[in-house]
Amino acid sequence: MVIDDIEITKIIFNRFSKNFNRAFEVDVAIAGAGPSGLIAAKYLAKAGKNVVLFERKLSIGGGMWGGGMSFPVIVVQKDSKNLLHDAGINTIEEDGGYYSADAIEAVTKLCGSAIDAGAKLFNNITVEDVLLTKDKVVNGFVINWSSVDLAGLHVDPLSIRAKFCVDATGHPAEICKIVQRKCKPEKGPLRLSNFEMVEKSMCAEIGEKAVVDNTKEVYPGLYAAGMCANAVFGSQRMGPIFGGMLLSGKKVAELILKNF
Ligand code: 48F
Repeated sequence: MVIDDIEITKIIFNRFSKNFNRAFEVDVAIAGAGPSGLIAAKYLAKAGKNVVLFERKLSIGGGMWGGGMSFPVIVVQKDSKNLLHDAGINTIEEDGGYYSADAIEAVTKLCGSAIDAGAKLFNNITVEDVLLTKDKVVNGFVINWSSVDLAGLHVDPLSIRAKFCVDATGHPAEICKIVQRKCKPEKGPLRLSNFEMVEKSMCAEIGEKAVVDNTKEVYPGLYAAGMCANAVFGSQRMGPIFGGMLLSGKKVAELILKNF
C-alpha cells in the first residue's frame, strides 16, 4: 500500500469537520473535562441530549489524573461509588466507609463512558467568553484553539450556540468570572455579581456537601458544577476526595434535564 500524505490530511480534516459540524448548535455545552464535566456530559448524552464538551488541555480528566499529591489514587464516599461502578471503574472498600479507585482507570473510563453515551469531546479548545442574548441569557460559548491563546496570537474566536451552558472549569471558575465581570447588572433573581468567586481553605467535610448544594444555575442559562460551584459561593475545597465532584456532575445533568 502506498502511503499518501495528502490522503491522510484529507481524512483528518474531513472527519474533524464532520464532527465539529454537530457542535455549532447543541442542547448543552460544557467547559472543562474534569470529573464533574465528564459525568454531566455522560448523563445528559445518555438522556438523548446533544452535548459538547470543550477542554483546554490535550488531556481529558482535570484534577483527577494526579489523585492526591501525584499518588494516582482517588477516594469516594459510599453514596457516590455507584457513579464509578456505572462507568465500569473498580473500587476497593476501605476503612471508615470510604472507597478507593485507581485515578488513571477512573479518568479513562469516565471519559470513555461519556463518549459511549454520545457526548462530543473536543480538546485543545479554550472557552474564552459566552454568547449572550439581548435579554442577557447565556446561550453559547465563544471558543478558540488553546494554542492560539498560549501563543498570544491575535486570532478571532468562533462561537457555538447551546440551550444550556455549564461551567465545569474547576477551581478558577473561569466562565462564571467572565460573566461576573462582563455581564452585570443582570436581570432576574440570580445575581452572579454578588458572589464571592474565591474558594475557602480545605475542609473536606464542609466542601463535599457544599459542592452538591452549590451546583445550580448561577446566571440565566449558565450552571456551575464541580469545584467551580464552590468557588462561586466561597465554599471550602476538599482535596483528593471526589464523591462530591461526581454527584455535582450528576446533579447539574438532572437540573438541566428538568428545565428542558
Ligand atoms: O479542575 P477539574 O478537575 O474540575 P472539577 O470537575 O474537579 C475538581 C477536582 O479535580 C479537584 C478537586 C477534587 O476534590 O478539588 O480539583 O471541578 O477540571 C477542570 C477542567 O477544566 C479545564 C481544565 O483544563 C480542567 O481540565 N478548563 C479550565 N478552564 C477552561 C477549561 C476553559 N476556559 N475552557 C476549557 N477548559
